Amino acid sequence: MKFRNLNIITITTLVFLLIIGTFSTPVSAAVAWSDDFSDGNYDGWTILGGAFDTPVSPKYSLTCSPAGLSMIYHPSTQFTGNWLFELYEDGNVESDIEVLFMATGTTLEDFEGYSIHLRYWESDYDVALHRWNYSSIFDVSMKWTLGQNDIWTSGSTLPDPGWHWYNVTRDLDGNFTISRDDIIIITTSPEVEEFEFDGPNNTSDKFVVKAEEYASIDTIVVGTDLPPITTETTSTTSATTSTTTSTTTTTNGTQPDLTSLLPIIGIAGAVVIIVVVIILKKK
Ligand SMILES: [Ca+2]
Ligand SMILES: [Ca+2]
Repeated sequence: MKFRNLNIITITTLVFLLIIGTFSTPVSAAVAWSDDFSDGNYDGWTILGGAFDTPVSPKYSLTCSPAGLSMIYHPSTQFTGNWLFELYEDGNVESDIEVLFMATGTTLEDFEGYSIHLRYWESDYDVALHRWNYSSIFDVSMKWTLGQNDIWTSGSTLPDPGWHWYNVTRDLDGNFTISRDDIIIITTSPEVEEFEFDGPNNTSDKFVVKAEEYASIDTIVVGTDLPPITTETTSTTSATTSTTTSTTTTTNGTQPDLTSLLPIIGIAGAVVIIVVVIILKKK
């Protein structure tokens, strides 16, 4: 009798775990590669021009030299999924950083792919999504703007210098969604073929950073179904008697809603009861 009860308990437990496991398996994030430069180097990256450094202050990041244009890449074959990274916006309209998160080629003349571009453009300081396309007609790569969003417009106050994180999502159909600090700023539909431009590109072998004037990038994570980036935020708190500087970690995201699991748990419980009744009847 004891063994019989034990079997019933074992079977019931297994069925319950199986049902819960089947229904509650989360979408698994897969990281293809990442780098936060916390080891103080940029091993694994290849410089295509200019110079880069990983200064310790204000935090380990990849920063270009002040002289002219610098370009560097990390191998990356990702063409759908997420590209997460932080860019430093220095509040200077001269600032210019472009991240070719999907790219082939090694020069400005032969790049193919897509980029996020922080730029001073037509009196505005904006974020643009570009399609880089090699044109056999002109024998050079040309850029086509798929979408843009102003950070600063002429006459308004430039944003305070600081790190801002970007989340670029691209699906198999070529739809882009780009958020800045968890706010969607650019969405696009699959691009149509125009003039000398080819259609959507699904090839990549590089993640290229093209930067000028101390522009910086950090906390790069490339993969699929990635959770929101965890930023390294240094905040200064002013008090009436003293000023303290503290480092806080902020997760920009939403907590899972456990109430959404309640119906599943209810169904699982009902199935378990039915199984127990059937087993008891057979005994
Ligand atoms: Ca490193
Ligand atoms: Ca870092």
